Amino acid sequence: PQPIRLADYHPPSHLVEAVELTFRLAPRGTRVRSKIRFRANPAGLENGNLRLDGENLRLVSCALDGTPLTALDYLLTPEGLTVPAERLPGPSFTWEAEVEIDPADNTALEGLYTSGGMFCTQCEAEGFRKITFYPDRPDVMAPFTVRIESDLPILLSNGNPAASGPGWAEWHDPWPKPAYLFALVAGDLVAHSDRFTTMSGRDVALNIWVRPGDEDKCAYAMDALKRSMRWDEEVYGREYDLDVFNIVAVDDFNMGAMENKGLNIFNSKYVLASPETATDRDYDFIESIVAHEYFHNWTGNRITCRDWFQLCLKEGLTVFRDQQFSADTRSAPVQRIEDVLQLRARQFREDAGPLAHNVRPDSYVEINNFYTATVYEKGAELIGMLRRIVGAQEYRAALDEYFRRHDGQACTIEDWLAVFEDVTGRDLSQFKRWYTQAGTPRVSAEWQVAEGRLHLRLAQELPPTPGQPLKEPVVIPVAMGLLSPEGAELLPETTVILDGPELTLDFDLDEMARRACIARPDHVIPSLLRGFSAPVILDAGLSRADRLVLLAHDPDPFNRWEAGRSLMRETLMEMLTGGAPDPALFDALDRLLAEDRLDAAFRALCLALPSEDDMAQAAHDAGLVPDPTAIHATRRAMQVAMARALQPRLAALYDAMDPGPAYSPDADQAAKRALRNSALTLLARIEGPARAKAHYAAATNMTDEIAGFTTLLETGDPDIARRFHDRWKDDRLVMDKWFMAQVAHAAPEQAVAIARALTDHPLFDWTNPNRFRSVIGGLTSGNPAGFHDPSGAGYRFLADWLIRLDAKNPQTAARMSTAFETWRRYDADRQALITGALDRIAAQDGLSRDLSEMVERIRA
Ligand code: BAL
Ligand code: ZN
Repeated sequence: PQPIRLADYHPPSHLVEAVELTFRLAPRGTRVRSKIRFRANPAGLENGNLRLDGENLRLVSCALDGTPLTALDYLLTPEGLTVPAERLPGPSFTWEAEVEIDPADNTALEGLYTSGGMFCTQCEAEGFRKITFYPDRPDVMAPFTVRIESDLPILLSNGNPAASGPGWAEWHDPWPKPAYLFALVAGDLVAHSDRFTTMSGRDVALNIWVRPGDEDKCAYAMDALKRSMRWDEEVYGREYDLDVFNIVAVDDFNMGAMENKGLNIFNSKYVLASPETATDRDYDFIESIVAHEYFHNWTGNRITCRDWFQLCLKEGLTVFRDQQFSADTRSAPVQRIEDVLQLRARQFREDAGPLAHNVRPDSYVEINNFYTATVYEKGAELIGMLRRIVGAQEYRAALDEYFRRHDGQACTIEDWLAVFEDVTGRDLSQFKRWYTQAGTPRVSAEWQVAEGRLHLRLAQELPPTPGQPLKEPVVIPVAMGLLSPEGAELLPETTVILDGPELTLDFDLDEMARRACIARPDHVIPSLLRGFSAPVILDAGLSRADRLVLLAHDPDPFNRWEAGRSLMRETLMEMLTGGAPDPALFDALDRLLAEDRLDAAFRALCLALPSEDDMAQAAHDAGLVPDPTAIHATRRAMQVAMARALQPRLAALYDAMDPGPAYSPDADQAAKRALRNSALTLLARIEGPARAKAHYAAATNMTDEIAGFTTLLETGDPDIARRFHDRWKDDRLVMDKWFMAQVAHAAPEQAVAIARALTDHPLFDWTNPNRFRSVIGGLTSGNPAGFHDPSGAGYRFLADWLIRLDAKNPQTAARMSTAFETWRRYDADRQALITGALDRIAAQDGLSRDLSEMVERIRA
């Protein structure tokens, strides 16, 4: 297929004034009748033909202004239907059609499909064209009226309920929306209900719809929803705009959740929670995803994207908003560290390989392949930088203007930046490069102290990425401070802007020392990129001693953590080449762990090692060829060394951090469990399984239970998998954890065999995306040394399953193929095995557009 290019955008030839849809639901043979009022778009550059997208639709009949059309009146292809301009009745007309579709056969989970006896939809990005003929593009916005006919008791669509009777219901959504925000749900569902009064007094009915039996697992999602609604009013002045807000939990879902107007549809994993079945991490995800989807109501729905190249306009901004919400709700430094861990693990990895692309891509073959960490997470970083550059007040003023100016419109990144330029009077043309250049900039720092002055030089470099050999400098806000060797703060935090190839700064040490009331220091330690003020790779040029000072004293918690992280990574790299850990690092960690005034979650993060994938990338960056087996063994050796060095402290923390039996998912308790379970895992490396056995037996919540379970899997309790299975075999979401843990915590040389055996388990339903990801993702992400087994068995296993899944669910297959994106890091044998696996996939007949694009880009 030909790529679609941003440069080829043209406005639609016709706009839609109103849509009426009637669904007569049946698993096979659902009838969809549409009545769509069109008018010619004066700005449309097209030829005036009426172009409707439509895929896998059986056209029963169609008419224009009531006159039936025959096959001679239109051109029907597998992609859609075109009525030539000369057959149209005039500039305004009504299109009516009846089509038939088979939701039960829709295993791709795009469009209308069935899941566990219910009907549901997923239309973003291009699923609506599998429901009926329509201009399925985000710049066509219209109010929708929907009638659903079915024997199922609960019938839902977007907007407000209009009328209902036995076997039918009607919904009206007054807010013009693109088709990708359409949703329909029908099923035997029960609601967890509540109400919310908005800031202007609108009474909103809130419902979370789930399968009977799950209604007691919705309280946390409901609480998160109400807090999100209040937060968006208080922080952004955004109020909800319908009389009802419905959320539905669905077991078979490709994404995490979907922000359909007034009817969010969620992967049940991100709604259902009870202390016994969900971990603290699950609760965390539920809170942030509920918030994310709710925040889309303004950033995405009221103001949407002109075309799919602008995806970051809604996703980057909405991720940034959900991160702000989580930071306000929980600990801001911990949230920032976790966001950066994710960014590095997923987005930096993407940027460093063949799939690197702009935050706003220039072209795509399949848009589903661009719901990426770059669009989402790096997109959010750009908003954070913008806010830092213009300041919180001007940011808020710009957002107010954005909502005022563009409400009801489908917009571009140019529209977004123009608002900031108009409100703040700044020229953001250089800042825009962040959207149009791929790759992670590298910033390096050099400095010297001479004659009472500090000279600091910052430089930026932008490595080439596929199709972009040369790049222009970007605008990099560098938040910084300066510390004395004793840890005294010499400079209150300030932000400097590095917007050229380099920047030289000069500081008067006498003056700084006077202000800090200390003698002039003969050495200064820059603390750069505080709070991770830009998504760059920083070479801070700090000695080990300097980093130990930052680890002990940096007033910026992010950089405190970062100093420890960098020391850990360096230690691991030295151990990889035969070195031994520096006891000074363990002493510093011991002191940090003892700081009771520090958030326990922060301490747990400081105790965590860089992942095996981080180490592989670090080795590659250092010019080495990473050996996944050696990396795994080194990480283990480091854990043993840490456990030995920190044993008394870890044992004391294990006792002290017990939050008691009354479970709450709040940040305080979750932090204690995180630190306690980190101590448990490390101690098991030197103590054996006794503590973990007791921990598992005593667990009263899933966070502790899974910590005990995974520790016992690693320390070799032969019966633990069976016991866990027998306890939880009837709980779908807990069983996903069971499948994943066994693969992720297997010894690398056994991981593929265990994964393969699990795919024969009667509960392994590979058409369920969560279950597929548990086992296949458990290997590719959870057990890198197993996946990269030198035999190539992991690569063959993944390729076999991608080929099989692609025939049913191309979107999830394509997403899982990113496990191969790092292939160029590895040795020639592994490279040959991976490219062999990719070539085998590429050679399959009938491969989807999704997977073939991914394989081609990864292989390039
Ligand atoms: N719009 C797709 C799901 C999400 O980002 O919220
Ligand atoms: Zn989103």
